[in-house]
Amino acid sequence: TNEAAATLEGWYALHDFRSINWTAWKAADDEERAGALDELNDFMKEWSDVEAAAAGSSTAYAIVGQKADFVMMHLRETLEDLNKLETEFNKTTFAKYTTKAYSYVSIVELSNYLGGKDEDPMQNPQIVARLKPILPKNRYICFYPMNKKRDLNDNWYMLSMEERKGMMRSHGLIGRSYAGKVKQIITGSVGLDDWEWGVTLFSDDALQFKKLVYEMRFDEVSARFGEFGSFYVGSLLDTESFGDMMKL
Ligand code: 76R
Repeated sequence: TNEAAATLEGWYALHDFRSINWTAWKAADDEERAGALDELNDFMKEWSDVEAAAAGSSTAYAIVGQKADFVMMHLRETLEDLNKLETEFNKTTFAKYTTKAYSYVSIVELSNYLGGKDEDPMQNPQIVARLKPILPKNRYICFYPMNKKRDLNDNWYMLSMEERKGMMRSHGLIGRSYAGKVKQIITGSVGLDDWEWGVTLFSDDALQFKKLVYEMRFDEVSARFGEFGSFYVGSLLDTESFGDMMKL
């Protein structure tokens, strides 16, 4: 029997990480820089229209450390929408002053490990809101990709549904103890990108990322089966703080 967990999918996600080419930015003249920032503003202003139309959500964060300088996170109905956005950004004058640092393609995912059996989840407005979430405006973001292990002794995909459910219950309980402190969006990426899931966390207190991720490391599903990629952490950018960041 196929014991794959049933999953519900919502919006497709693109995490688009860029770095700033400060040498080129400094070499540009004032008029060129002002024009580039105007185009960036216009690009970001379209995001609120998309949200108002319930067709997706986007946000931007400055990334701390050398892996990237900022990330634009987009949720949209289709891969084409994401592709269009990426291309639209690449065509802006501002993009000339950036280089590509990393990207991640995935889709908002909820699995049924803890779900009720009888109800039709798509009739539940709370579930629909989690599948198509308006991205929060928290001060901090934390993103990392992860897998569940497929080793001889520790193979998540060979466990029975019952065993996985038991572990996911414990995982969910730890997660719930951070309610109000950390918001998480799990995006599935099997068949879409290099890892199996993307984990995006939002909080007004970056220390809560460390507390939550550390506590989960002791929980069986993470301790035995979790494999993690690079972590990206940063702080919220709106058009104004983006402009401040680019000021010379
Ligand atoms: O969706 C739900 O609220 C039900 C419970 C739940 C599921 C099914 C849940 C709750 N998660 C689920 C699935 Mn999670 N989660 C992670 C990480 O760093 C690590 O060790 C792991 C990265 C964090 C920090 C986190 C947080 N979760 C998943 C899955 C898919 C598993 C599968 O299908 O096999 C992954 C990869 C994953 C990873 N999780 C929660 C949280 C938090 C904070 C919660 C509580 C949510 C809430 O109740 O509001």
